[in-house]
Amino acid sequence: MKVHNIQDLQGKGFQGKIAFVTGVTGQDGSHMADYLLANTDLTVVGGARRLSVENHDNIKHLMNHPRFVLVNFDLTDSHSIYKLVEVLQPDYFINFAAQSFVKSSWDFARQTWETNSTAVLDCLEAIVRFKPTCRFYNAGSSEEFGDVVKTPQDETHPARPRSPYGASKSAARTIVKVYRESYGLYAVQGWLFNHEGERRGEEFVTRKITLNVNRIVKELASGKTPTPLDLGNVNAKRDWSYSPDFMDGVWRMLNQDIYNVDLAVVRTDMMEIYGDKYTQWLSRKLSDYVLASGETHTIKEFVEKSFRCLGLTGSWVGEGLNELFVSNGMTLVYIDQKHYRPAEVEILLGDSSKVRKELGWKPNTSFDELVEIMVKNDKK
Ligand code: NDP
Ligand code: GDR
Repeated sequence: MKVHNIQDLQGKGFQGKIAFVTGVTGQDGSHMADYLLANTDLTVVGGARRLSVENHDNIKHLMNHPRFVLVNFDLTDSHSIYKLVEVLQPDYFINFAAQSFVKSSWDFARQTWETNSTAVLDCLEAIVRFKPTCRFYNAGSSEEFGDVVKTPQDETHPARPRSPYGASKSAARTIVKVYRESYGLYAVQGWLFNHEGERRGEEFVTRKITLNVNRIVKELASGKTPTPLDLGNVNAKRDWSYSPDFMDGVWRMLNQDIYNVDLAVVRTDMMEIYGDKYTQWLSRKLSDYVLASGETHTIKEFVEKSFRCLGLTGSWVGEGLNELFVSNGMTLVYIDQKHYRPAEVEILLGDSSKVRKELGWKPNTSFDELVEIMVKNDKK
């Protein structure tokens, strides 16, 4: 795929409005590109950092799309952010790029902070200086709730992060709010609960399970004794959804004056008439929203359901580090302490009634469907 340098975009004369999506090689960035190309007439410019070996699997289907452009971009280089906004003049800046793996955030705390917090400040500053009417979305997380004080968690839950990752997302939320209120930017940030799918990175627990369950069932079918899957805290609970369902929620957050009935009344192309003043007025009315399924499940349940999708049942025996998932006398899953985290978020369960009521969003894929989609995909 042709990857442009930022300077190449100067004077390109793209048709219509432009959305810049960071982290486009990742799960959400690639789904966001698909969503925008299918549902809007925007030109989508995807930002990908330069690597010695390309990782374009999630976007290779977009290679010849006439409204998709790929550009070299690195969040940890503020020059790259400034240049991009100045040259491209995007109408939407959707920031999905991050050091997104919670477990690694203890090993790479500074890199996590620089990518997930400092770079968000740079994005906001670039927008203030070069395109103040650009709408900005930053990828907030349910990890910000952390050591939860109430269940389910909604927008009023306090920030109580448990990892450098959660802390970095929480800091980003604070600076987004400050810039929104100081400069009248259209800058918002969801609290997205876990969302998964076929493009999920292989180190996250759901994808690790669906890949390994397939491997184990294949080994059993060929008469081998399977190598069991090693997991960490299987009693943690997560509120899992399907990533493509969340892209519509993010888009609605970026267009609250279209989807929120109260704001839509005053819209009628105010932007064209009042420009910056309209954005400033709107910024005072904006909300950040929780996106979640409203169900929580343990890692154990995800394991059981994944095996069941391939016709295999079993049971958990033992406790703590000695817990095993056993089927027909064979151990299929065991616990390895190395996957435990220095501090764990034990339960996440989201209450997304605000976004459902105000912006009309809802997820379309159930937990059972999600597990089935992922298991079937990895069977291929
Ligand atoms: P992924 O890990 O799949 O994607 C992250 C993307 O960020 C990758 O494309 C990665 O590129 C890119 N990236 C990392 N560092 C940089 C950098 N310095 N410069 C430019 N690009 C960089 O994550 P998801 O798609 O799952 O998540 C998207 C966002 O949503 C993240 O911000 C995440 O923290 C947040 N989030 C995710 C949730 C989920 O359940 N998926 C829930 C809540 C929030 P490369 O391929 O080169 O590594
Ligand atoms: P999470 O996702 O930390 O919730 O962050 P992850 O899939 O890594 O962990 C979920 C839960 O599973 C437990 N677990 C294991 N996790 C992994 N990765 N590997 C294992 O072997 C394993 N065994 C048990 C974890 O301890 C944890 O409790 C995701 C990311 O997408 C973030 O970017 C995002 O912000 C949050 O979801 C919401």
